[in-house]
Amino acid sequence: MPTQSTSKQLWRDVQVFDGLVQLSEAMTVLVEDGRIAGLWPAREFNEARAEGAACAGRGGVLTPGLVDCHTHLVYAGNRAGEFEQRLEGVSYEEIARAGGGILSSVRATRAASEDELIAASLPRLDALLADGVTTVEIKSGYGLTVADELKMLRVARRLGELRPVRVITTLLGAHALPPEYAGRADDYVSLVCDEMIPAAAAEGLADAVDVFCEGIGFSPAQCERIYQAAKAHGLAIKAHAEQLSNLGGSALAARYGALSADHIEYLDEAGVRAMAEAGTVAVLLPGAFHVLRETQLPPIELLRQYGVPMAVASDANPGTSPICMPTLMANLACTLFRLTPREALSGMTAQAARALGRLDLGRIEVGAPADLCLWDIQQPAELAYAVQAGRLRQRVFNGEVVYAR
Ligand code: DI6
Ligand code: FE
Repeated sequence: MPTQSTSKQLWRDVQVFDGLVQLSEAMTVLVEDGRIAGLWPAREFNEARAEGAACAGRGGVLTPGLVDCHTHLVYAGNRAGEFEQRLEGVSYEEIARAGGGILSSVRATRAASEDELIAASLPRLDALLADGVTTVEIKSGYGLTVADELKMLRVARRLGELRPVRVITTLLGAHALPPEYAGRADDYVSLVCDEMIPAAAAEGLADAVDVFCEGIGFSPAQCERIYQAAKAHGLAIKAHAEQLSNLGGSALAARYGALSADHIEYLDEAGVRAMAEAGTVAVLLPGAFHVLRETQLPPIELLRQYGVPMAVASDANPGTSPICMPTLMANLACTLFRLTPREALSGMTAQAARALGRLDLGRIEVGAPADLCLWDIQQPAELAYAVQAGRLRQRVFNGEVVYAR
């Protein structure tokens, strides 16, 4: 892997999408000591500023490194068999209630060692990186014991040491009720609140806590207990909510100051209003919508009206979105949810970073960490328009060109 570590580097004549908008003319971008140090229209650029700088790239489209703000990247096994069952008409919920679905991945993940999970997850991480990701959120949720949830989070952190990428971790102990707690959901919630969250916080293994608020997941009252425990340990809050039905999980999460509510196909206007008031980001997951062949669309127009920021993520997971290609998600966000290409790209950069509480990431602006992608395309919108691997010319992480071709 070619790398370049000159402390001062220039990208010349690039079309810039800054995380929010496409800048109107070709730009020159200066990176110094890992951060964006300057950004000028190319024709106004004063060469004196470039003293000692190496030209790292010329032409093409420069975007912030992509931020995949919702993934379940760490797991063992796969669920291709269930995919076939669903195509024959069995629903996701039926499979879950019969002990398959998430619990089938739980069995495989519990049986796997940390090293086995690393080996299973690295190819998926590499696929994300090859498509421009520089920050990835990784959830636990296939362990469902204290030891197995911590194992997953440790694997997630190790992945971030094995590759040049920022890994943000989320404890999703409340993903499904493990079989040994059948009929005792409140006791399991106590385990999450009294043991998992404190242990993950004490070891610094989790940046946030997530829940699956759903009929086949956990009730709003149970999720609220988990949010109280998360807050008590200083952890941020997220929700899988309104994916299959409307239980008011997004409004609950918003009341607790959640960074994001994710999926939200069944979100109603009251929920949208609550999210707007709390500044909670709507994370759209078109991969799961596509794979489950959903028909209930998230309330995009209401989200726009109320000014709720919209992020887009892969939800990469073995059940509902076995897809590790963020630029395909941009395409699906446009074709299925009718986002504009600009909204989709912002959803995978600036807004995705916001959904992780990282306002410093996902932007090309002076002072920000230089996590960048240089693409062999003419216009940013092409990233959402065409589905095509191999358009990434360079991936820059902390100012270093960590991938180039
Ligand atoms: N909703 C999802 O789409 C993922 N988790 C969740 O709560 C799916 C996880 C899986 O099916 O393995
Ligand atoms: Fe998910």
